[in-house]
Amino acid sequence: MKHPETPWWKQAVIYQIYPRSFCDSNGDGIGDLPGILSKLDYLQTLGIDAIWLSPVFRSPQDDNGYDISDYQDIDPIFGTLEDMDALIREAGKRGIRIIMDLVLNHSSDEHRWFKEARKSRDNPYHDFYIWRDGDGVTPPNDLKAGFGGSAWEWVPELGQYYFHQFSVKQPDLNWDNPALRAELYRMINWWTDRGVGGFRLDVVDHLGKDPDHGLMKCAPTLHPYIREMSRAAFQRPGLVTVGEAWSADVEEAKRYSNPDGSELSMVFQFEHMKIDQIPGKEKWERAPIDFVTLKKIFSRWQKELYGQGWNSLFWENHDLPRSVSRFADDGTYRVESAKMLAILLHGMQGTPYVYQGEELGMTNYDFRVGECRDIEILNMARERRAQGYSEEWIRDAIRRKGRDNARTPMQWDASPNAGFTTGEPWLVVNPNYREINAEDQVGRDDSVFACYQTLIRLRKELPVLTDGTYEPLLEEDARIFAYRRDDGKNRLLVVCNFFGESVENPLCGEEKGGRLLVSSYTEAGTDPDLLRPYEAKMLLFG
Ligand code: TEU
Ligand code: CA
Repeated sequence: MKHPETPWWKQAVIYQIYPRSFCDSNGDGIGDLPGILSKLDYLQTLGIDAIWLSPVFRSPQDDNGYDISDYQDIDPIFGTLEDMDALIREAGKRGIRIIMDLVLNHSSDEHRWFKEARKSRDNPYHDFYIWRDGDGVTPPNDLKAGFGGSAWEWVPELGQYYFHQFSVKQPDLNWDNPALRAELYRMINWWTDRGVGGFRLDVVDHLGKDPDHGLMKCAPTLHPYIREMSRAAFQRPGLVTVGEAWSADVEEAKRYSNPDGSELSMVFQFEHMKIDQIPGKEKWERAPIDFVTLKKIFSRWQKELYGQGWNSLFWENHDLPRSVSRFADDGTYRVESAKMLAILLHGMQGTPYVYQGEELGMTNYDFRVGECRDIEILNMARERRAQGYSEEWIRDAIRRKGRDNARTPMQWDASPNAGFTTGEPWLVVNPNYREINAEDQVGRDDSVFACYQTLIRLRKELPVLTDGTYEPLLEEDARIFAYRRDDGKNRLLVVCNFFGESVENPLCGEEKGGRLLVSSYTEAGTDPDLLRPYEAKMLLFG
């Protein structure tokens, strides 16, 4: 039952593909577009509405494609523009839209614009980037780059530094230059004309910045730029836009996802992901997860954004460790706890995202440093070693927080290399692929995959999931995550034991008369007053 006035993406589930690690069609060890094409039936079986494709544009791959050297071409490791057209077309036949990943904060230093820009100060492209005069000894200020070192890189031929928030090979684009902005909008429209269904905007909060005043993001120019971009390129029928914003709080989110459509469709914010981070410190310093705080974060977003914006719902992406390893149990109760996380999240309001392999309950991998490929990990290991940190500490940090955890190849079946490639995979395959793989799970009704299938189907069947109000229950309870949704017609009750021990269920009375829609266990429990380890249920009333 669809409300005619509800945009499609409010009732949709989006699946994120990290192309490098999804499926390799030609044996070079790197996933590619024909590989994705060959798995569209799998995605249709799962039931998703759109694919967010991490960048496949031409790129030297310094940051696995988040360093783009040509926004209007496909990198040869992934395929060709024709492959992209075929993917858009074939996905479309299955009702699946393609969302491209736009990295507009920076380009690659191998982009034609940057090559021109560094030729001379009066080159027409010079002002496409951010330059400051200097002496080659002292950078303009002490801003640090995301992947280590100063944010300023010296170019002796010009007597200038350029600004880069990420690696030295990712120079920041100068959004204060209208000619640059016009070029980007033209490029975006070119992709929309080609048939893509939307865009994910990488680090959208960084587009407006003021490095001279220490501002890497959220400068006063930010929202005017987003609104300009929206008018120039986003306000086209059916197009979805998602802004990645680590810095967004609820108030900021209301601006990014203003229901009047003046900016973006939705925000992709990380407050719940900062739960095991120490404020002001690097992500590698670990804070214990405070469960009650985690619940409060989710509930605050659910309540305060209601009717005033739109949020993304996610546990994972290509920058985050695997959720079952981070928040639940990747051992004994892997299946139950993966389902619990899914049920907990998919009962909420917002657009759910499933990151490749999450629907199988894929886990972190115990990396040796030498097996890692991620620039962020490699730079951290180098810096920390120089600072005297032990190998043990470094390895532990990677094990818990490293981005490569999410990037191990997709586990398709129990054949060598998990069926991901016939060659040498670019990143190690998690050896647990023999037990955890798609072939084993698809069609088996007790699998994590089946649970995701059910949740995705429910999102389309039950308007209360899209529109219902949210009421947190047992807010101070240290073990149970529970809430109610209500749209005036139907009520949903979601009850989750977030931990590995059985617990008394104070809501068992409330459950009476409800129809069980989905649960993390296939068999009913013997004691109705008890929630088993990681037991989660979603019940429908009315
Ligand atoms: O990530 C945004 C970002 O801020 C990351 O640096 C994030 O803090 C880090 O990955 C956490 O470990 C986006 C992309 O998702 C990421 O893959 C890119 O590396 C980054 O932008 C630069 O484009
Ligand atoms: Ca390949």
